[in-house]
Amino acid sequence: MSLVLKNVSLFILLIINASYCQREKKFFRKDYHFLESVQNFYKIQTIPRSWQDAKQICEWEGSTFFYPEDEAEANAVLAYVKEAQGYNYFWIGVASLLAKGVFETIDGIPIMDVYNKWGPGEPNDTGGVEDCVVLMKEGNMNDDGCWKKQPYICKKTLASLEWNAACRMPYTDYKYNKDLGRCYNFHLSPKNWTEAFTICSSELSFLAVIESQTEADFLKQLTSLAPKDNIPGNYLRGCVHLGFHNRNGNGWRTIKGTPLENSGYSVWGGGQPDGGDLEQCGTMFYNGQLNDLACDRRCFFICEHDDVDTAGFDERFADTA
Ligand SMILES: [Ca+2]
Ligand SMILES: [Ca+2]
Ligand SMILES: [Ca+2]
Repeated sequence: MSLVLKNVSLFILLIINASYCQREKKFFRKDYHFLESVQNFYKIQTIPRSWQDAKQICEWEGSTFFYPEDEAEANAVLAYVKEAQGYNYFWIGVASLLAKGVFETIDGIPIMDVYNKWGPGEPNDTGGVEDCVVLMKEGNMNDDGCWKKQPYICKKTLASLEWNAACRMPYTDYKYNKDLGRCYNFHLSPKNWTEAFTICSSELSFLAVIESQTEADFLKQLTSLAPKDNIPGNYLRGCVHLGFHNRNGNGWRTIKGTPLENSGYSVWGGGQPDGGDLEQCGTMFYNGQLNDLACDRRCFFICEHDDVDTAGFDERFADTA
């Protein structure tokens, strides 16, 4: 077996092993609560969102938009919500977006096959605009307008939990860099700058901030190795969103608040920044040099994670060298 293949297989084995151990520990993220009776993690999302945004945020956190599979799960989650927040109702991952009145779960299961206790007279499709479903504290469901902002819950099953031991996080796409002592994820799904920022936060990380020439060289290398050449779609090729901006119009700063010129790396591409008020978000050309870009342009992006467990790391990887 080639060294590369051997390294890859060993990496996969480490993930499988670490994931198994992590399931024993029953820990996903600090903001997710494990409910013993149903053996899943739940997070009550307290910032109200539209139904679609709620679904998206759960996905970005590596979980799914909660709906009760059965009465036991409905009761367990309702009891937890009552104790923790006392909401009268919240969105669940059930809607009739494909065909009016045909309710199904986010993963396409007909409502008849999961928990489906409607409130009296519901679903009533008031005004012909109620296609998304809330769960009331008494355990009844009601159809409501999808655009309304409500609290919601994300769910992670214990069986789906994976663990990245080197990066001390549940996201296995992050790669540890020994020289920098931190982890990075090159995202191959192009987003605008603000979405990229949000996605990195959703992964307990931040839009990468270059703080040395070494880090710049590494991000350039990470970019050149990323299998990005055949990704279809309407986005700007040649740029990668990073964690710096001039959104207030009073100078380029990293998302940590440091002026760019004091950040440890501020090598602009030729003629950049050149966009003035029209280009207030920070990106990197594939060659590692910086570029200002309109915040709504979609690009690849890199997230950085710096809560890294290095103890015993060398040992575990010693035999792959
Ligand atoms: Ca209704
Ligand atoms: Ca950094
Ligand atoms: Ca520019």
